Amino acid sequence: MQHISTRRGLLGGALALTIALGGSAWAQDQGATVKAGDLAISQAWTRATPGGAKVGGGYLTIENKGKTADRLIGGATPAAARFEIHEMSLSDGVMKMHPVAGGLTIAPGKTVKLAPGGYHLMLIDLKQPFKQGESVPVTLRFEKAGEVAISLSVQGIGAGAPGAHGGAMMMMKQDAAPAPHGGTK
Ligand SMILES: [Cu+2]
Repeated sequence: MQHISTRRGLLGGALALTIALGGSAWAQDQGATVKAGDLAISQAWTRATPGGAKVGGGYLTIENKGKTADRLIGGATPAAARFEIHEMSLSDGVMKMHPVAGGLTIAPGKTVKLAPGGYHLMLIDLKQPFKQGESVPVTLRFEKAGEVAISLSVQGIGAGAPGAHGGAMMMMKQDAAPAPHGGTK
């Protein structure tokens, strides 16, 4: 009898944990899509930064509905001194990030996702920490679509990408990524 109730307690705890992780913070205003010419930009977000962090990542989805390629060539934000577009790549078994040479091409009819572990915006020398629930204004500069104002919705420090279901999967992804911006501790 006592044995059974203990097991139940454990199961209940595991279930609650799964829901907490899997549900994450994505109930917020993630639906906003910004249109600029043939481009549609959605799911723009960043992570809250711990107090002393000097850099933050920016993540978003860019869809090109047009017939010609465009390119993300730069941007700016009042929240940081510098703005770069980065990619991650494996060199000597270690994931490293570096600026994307020549900008990030968005081919016609394609969707490019900037996400943890891959392409991302790199905001360097933050003026103040990013706090969950706030939003960070960013101006993206495209070769053809020109300047596009968006805002990054600040998620929790450990937040995974939107649509990444299941706590275990999210945690595995984060272990595999080399704490990209010092923001995971
Ligand atoms: Cu980076």
